[in-house]
Amino acid sequence: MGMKAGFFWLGFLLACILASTSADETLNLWPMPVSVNHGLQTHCLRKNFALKTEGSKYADGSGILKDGFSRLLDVIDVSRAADKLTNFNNFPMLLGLHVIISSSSDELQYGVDESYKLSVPGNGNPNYAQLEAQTVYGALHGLQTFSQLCHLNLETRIIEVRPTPCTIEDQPRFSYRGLLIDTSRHYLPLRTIKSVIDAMAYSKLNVLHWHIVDSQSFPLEIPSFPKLWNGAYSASERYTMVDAAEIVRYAQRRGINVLAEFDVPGHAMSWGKGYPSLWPSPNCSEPLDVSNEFTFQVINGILSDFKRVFKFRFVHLGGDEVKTDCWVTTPRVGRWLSKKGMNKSDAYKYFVLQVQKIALSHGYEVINWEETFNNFGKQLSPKTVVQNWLDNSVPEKVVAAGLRCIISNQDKWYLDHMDQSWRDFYTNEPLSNITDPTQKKLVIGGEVCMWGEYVDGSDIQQTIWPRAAAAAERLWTSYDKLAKDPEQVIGRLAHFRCLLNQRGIAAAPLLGYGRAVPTE
Ligand code: CP6
Repeated sequence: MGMKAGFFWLGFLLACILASTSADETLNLWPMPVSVNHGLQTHCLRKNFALKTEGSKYADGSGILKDGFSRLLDVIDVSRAADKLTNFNNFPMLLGLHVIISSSSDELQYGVDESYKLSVPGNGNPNYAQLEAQTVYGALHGLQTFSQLCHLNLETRIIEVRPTPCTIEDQPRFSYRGLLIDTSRHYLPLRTIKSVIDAMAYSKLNVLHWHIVDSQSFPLEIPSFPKLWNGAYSASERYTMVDAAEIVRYAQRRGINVLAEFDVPGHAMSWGKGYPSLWPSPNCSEPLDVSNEFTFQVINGILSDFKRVFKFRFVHLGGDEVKTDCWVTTPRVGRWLSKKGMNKSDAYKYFVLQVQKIALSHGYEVINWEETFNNFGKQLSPKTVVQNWLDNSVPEKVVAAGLRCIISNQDKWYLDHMDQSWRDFYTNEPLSNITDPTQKKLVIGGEVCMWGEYVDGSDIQQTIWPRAAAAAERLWTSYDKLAKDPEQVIGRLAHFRCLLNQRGIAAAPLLGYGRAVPTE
């Protein structure tokens, strides 16, 4: 047997071994797309790999696609690739990516079409990879998937694309795929928030739930009531409205909506630093004073300022963990209650419904924590989305009542709980216990929560990742494609974790100490 034939048979044997392994092992994509068909070849990418947009209805006046493409070149390390490919590689070469987008609008809103279709051709022509999407935001997801097919080989300095040829059709299972950050318990620098947004884009999460203010601090500028941010930790631990707009824009250009939250009437003590009359009394300072019209004027001012910057359809009004004792024990508030014929629970309902009304009048739909539903049920606005966290039997009740629901159960999806491993995050099924198809549709998605009591800019990323990415696959990938046994995805998730590291995201090892505690 001649040399050539020997190589042929060796190559054939290798191909057989590769082909016989399950497709998932050669496909290190996270989250896994809905459908992938692929061969077992490798392409290479030329250094001046280009973006082509002929035939696209989308004009990219805002540069969202152009910037997304340039970030793609950045994360796949094109600058480190060899200028000229030497001839010891026989890989077919990709000249560029042809992106065709059918919608001319780049409005980012809840429910925007995020689907895409990505294909890398076989050996011959065309030698452009092709990405089709309804919207630029679907195309951005396609760019993320494409980036995960690219590997810089540091020996040859070739950017290898594999496995090829391939055709990927993809779309999210849920429209709402959230991550909560909390800038009240610890201030987070803008650069940290942006870096969290980058990692969200890598894992196809699409809602940054910004729990901006709480009892501990009020870091955001509110032009209508400029003393509110007297409640910030310090003059430098603050966000101007311009900063907030910059975060919203940064996120939007990556296909991510920002859900702004102020949590009322509990969790709001810091408001009274600047406006003490928001407190029932100086020594009984929570919840916000329900009896004072000024309280609702402030909330109205905040919402009108929000409306200029936070363009997401939803605003989050909190409503959780309300301890109403101060309302009863403060004589002035107590007198108001008896004049109105309200007990403390009526007053809690009055507060929540009043604030919902104000938010609706500003054109927002509202999200509230589950206690509001547990207490007031269908008396809430029908536009309410209930965010579950406490009781795992609540989602089925919410959707049975015809309201929408977001799943964030604290026993599986709370990132501040260090004993919850990536397996808990991966296996948490939002639709368990819900069988009726119309009711299933009311679960709009889920959210992992990074409460800020015990993390700050120094360690937030390694606390969030890779566990949030495990949940991201649960929320993105269609149910029948999800692994029933999390052990089947450990290698692929470990690979994604390394990818985050390579891209400068401090994601912790899957078996790290302190976070993502191993169960072995
Ligand atoms: N802050 C606010 C919190 C929590 C909630 N709301 C919280 C409660 C219990 C746990 C974790 C977080 N820190 N505003 C509840 C939604 Cl275990």
